[in-house]
Order: sequence, then C-alpha cells, then structure tokens
Amino acid sequence: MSLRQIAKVLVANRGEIAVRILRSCKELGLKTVAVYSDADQTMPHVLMADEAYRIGPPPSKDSYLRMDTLIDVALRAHAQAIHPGYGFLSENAEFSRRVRRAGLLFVGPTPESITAMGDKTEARRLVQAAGVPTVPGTPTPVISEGEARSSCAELGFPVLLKAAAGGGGKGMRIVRSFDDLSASLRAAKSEATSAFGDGRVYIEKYLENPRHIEFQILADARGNVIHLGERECSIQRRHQKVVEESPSVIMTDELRAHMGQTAVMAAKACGYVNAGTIEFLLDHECNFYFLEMNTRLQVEHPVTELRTGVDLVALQLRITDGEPLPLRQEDVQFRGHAIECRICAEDIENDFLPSTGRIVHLHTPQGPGIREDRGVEAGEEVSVYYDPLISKLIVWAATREAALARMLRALEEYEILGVKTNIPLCRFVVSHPEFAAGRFDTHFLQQHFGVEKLPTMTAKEREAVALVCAMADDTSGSRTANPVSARTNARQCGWKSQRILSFRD
Ligand code: MV4
Repeated sequence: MSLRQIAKVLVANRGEIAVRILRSCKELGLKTVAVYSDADQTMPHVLMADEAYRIGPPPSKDSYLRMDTLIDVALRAHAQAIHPGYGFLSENAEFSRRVRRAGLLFVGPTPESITAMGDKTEARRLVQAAGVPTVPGTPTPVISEGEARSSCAELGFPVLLKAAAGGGGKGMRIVRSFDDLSASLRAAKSEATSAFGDGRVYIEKYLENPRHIEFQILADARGNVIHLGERECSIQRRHQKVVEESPSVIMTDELRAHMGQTAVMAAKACGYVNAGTIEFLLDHECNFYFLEMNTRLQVEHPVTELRTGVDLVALQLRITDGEPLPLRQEDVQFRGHAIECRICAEDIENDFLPSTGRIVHLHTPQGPGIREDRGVEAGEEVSVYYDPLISKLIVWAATREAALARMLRALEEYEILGVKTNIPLCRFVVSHPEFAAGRFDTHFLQQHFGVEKLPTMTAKEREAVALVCAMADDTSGSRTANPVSARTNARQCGWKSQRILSFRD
C-alpha cells in the first residue's frame, strides 16, 4: 500500500478539492498537512488533516497563493510532496519549480510542461508537430494590424481572437468582418494585458456551434500514457461549466479510440507526466480539434472516476512517487453513465452574482449511485474571498436515462439555507427535453435559459421560505442555526424544498 518516497503530503488548497485529495492520501496510508487562511480555520479540510497550519489572512494572494509560505510549511512539517489541487498555484510553473528546488515533490507535471502548455500558441505548435489536428489559425501571436488582416483574409470570417497566455475562454473576442477587426484587436490586447500581464493575441477560425469535449489522460515518468475517456463539457455559462457527463451522447467506441489516441499523442508531445486533460472542439461532422491542455487535476474529474473506477488522485500520488501506471490502455473499462452538477452559491436571478453568507442548514443527497464532494459544512460562511463552489453532485447509473432521473432525484433532495444556489439552473438543464435528447452544444444555456424559465414560487411557498429564513437568521452568536427545528418548521409549512430552498426573499 505505502509509497516509497512519500509519507506525508501537504495539500496546498481548500474546500472540496482539498478534502478530496486528503481522502486519497489517507487511503494510501499517507500523513496529511492542511493549510488555511483566517477565513478557513474551522473548515472540513483543516479538521480532516493530521496537521494544519495557518498561512495568512483571507485574500488568496496573502495565503493560498504564497509560494514561499507553502514551501516553508511543507519543509517544517517534514512533508515530502505538495499537491496543488486545481486553481490557485496548480498551473504555476514557477511554483512547480520552486517546490522541486526545495527538495520536495510536486504532484503534477514538470515546470517545462506547464510553461509549454500555458502558452497557447506554443501548445498548438507542439501538438501540431506530433500530428494532432488544431483549429486553423496563426502559428504565432499577431504583431501588427496588417498581419491580422492578412491572417483573417486567409482564414475567412468569423475568427476568434485569443490571448496567447489565456485559456478557459478569458479575453476571447469573435470578429465577423474587417470592419470590427481593428477595435476588437485593441480590446483583446488590452484585456489580455490586464488579465494575464501578457498582451499577445493570436487568431483562430471561429467554429460556430461546437461541442466541448475533453479527454482525461494519465502519464507516468517512464513514458507510458493512457486516456480514461471523455467528458462532455458543453453545458457552460460564461465559460463556467455547470453540468458535465461521460460518455458524451455523440461518442462512438471508434471516435473515442481515435480522439483518445490523439489526446495521448498531445500529452506525449510535451513529455507530460501525471494527470492532465486535453480539450477538443467537435463540429457537426464529428471533426475534432485540439483546443488546449489543462495541466492539473480538474474540477470534473469525478465523472471519469465513476465511469472507470480509477482513483485519479491516488494515481497522481503513485506517479509522483515514481511508480509505473498500474493499468494499460486495454485494461481501462468504461461502465455506465456519470453526470456531475456543480452546486454554486450564486444568485441566478441576479446575474449569477456570488451569494455569500452563513450556511444555516444543509442536507445533501444520499442513496444509490450518489457521490457528493464537498468541503464545507452547515455553520460555515461562504465568503467573497474564494470560488463559490459549495459541492459537486455526481451520479452514476447504468444508462444516461437512469443517470438523468437519478440526478433530478438528487437535486430534489438537496436542501440548503443561508445562501442562494444554482440548483434551479441544474434542474433546468437536467430536465430539459433537448438536453435529454442529446441535442445541445456550447450555446445551450445561452439559447434556452432565462430566469423566466425557472418555476416561480406560489404565495404559500414564499411564506414558508420567509418563515424558515427568519428563523434561520435568528441565531445570533451561535455557530449553526438549529437545523432540527428548521427542518421541522419547513416540513410543517408544506415546504417544497426542491423548488424553493435555494431562493431567499
Ligand atoms: C473556440 C471556440 C470556437 N472556435 N475556438 C472556450 C474555452 C476556451 N478553452 C476556448 N473556447 C472556445 N474556443 C474556436 N476556434 C469556442 C470556444 C467556446 C466558446 C466560445 C464562445 C462562447 C462560449 C464557448 C463555450 C465553449 C467553448
């Protein structure tokens, strides 16, 4: 069971992903070290670890982004490895380098891989050279407007301006004619400069209605690379994924094998080691194009874990310890259907602004085929300082139809009071006939969703919510509201939890 080099791991993250990583560490018999900001002293990841260290005040830049502090803590605690999770320093080449220079293991790829894949034009060049299809576009960032014009003439409109240092959709601009090019180019450059401190912009042909499909890959330090199939990630809003699933409805065994092999080629092109994700765009004819590589564990990794039975975090740790992959491509088995909903503290009726406050009541779904990855408990504060993700609700069932029914059932079981959530949006997607029929692309939410589509509350329901909320608010000084009386009270009001729990007048 135990590893050779690693006996203790510092988890340089918070919330659900810190908890997720701690769980695999424990199962591998590893000692664990948590870190926390002043906002997180009583959070589950802190209570769960063998040791926990304060790393600073709430703002991320003063705590979870402090490379020096994190490395100091790891050395002081005699950890051998640092797992960065996702977000924060997970795709920071400098951090990966500094961790290694301190004599520690970084649970992730080399700084060289992170740097290569972090520069989107460099990534395109690398994978193209390995024979991976990319969207037609400029090989390097465009310097002058004249150069941009001739590139557009060659590619044909519409085109998409992208930040070379970007990714995840930040700072992209669609251009549909020469008239718009000049202003869009200036805007894209200035956005890229303020977002990434790097104003370089390149041009790609814009694909109008693609699906967004990504492949999970695993690579060991001996050159073995396998893929663990796809995740369909088209259901997103402003580049934030909301629902992910595997398999994708459009996937065939043949296409999966082809795209999977291509993903493996892309990973090999940068000498990749550890877990990574290759993003593709897929057009209506099932042509696929490399988009970018994410050089970290992803939020939606549980979808792949449920479908393949592989513990991705455990394998990340084993790979970091120098072990070869324990399975070959032909050993990877795909079973059934997995769907994930990201449950976020957001006010969907108010332009999806983060909804902050104390979670005064929390009862999350249970039963067959349910997994819920969460890093917060009732009584904790959802603050302005961090991502509003409260938990990930993931279901598994033998078929997509059964998984959809199971997800809808789970969403109906989900009870939360104190912050508003996007649960109604998740229910909208999962119960939408076009989604159920598999007829969707990256524009699904833009096309179909509006707040007016959500069920409105009856007067009686409003009254019930007001009552429960008033009661929940009346907890001055105590860490948690009285959840028992909140529930009882709610039931007595004939409270339809699934309809209204995440609304608060
Ligand atoms: C594209 C594209 C269409 N054509 N590139 C979004 C995330 C980032 N990784 C790249 N993304 C896209 N790149 C080309 N050449 C479509 C997307 C895209 C998207 C674009 C606009 C609005 C919503 C979108 C959702 C997913 C993907």
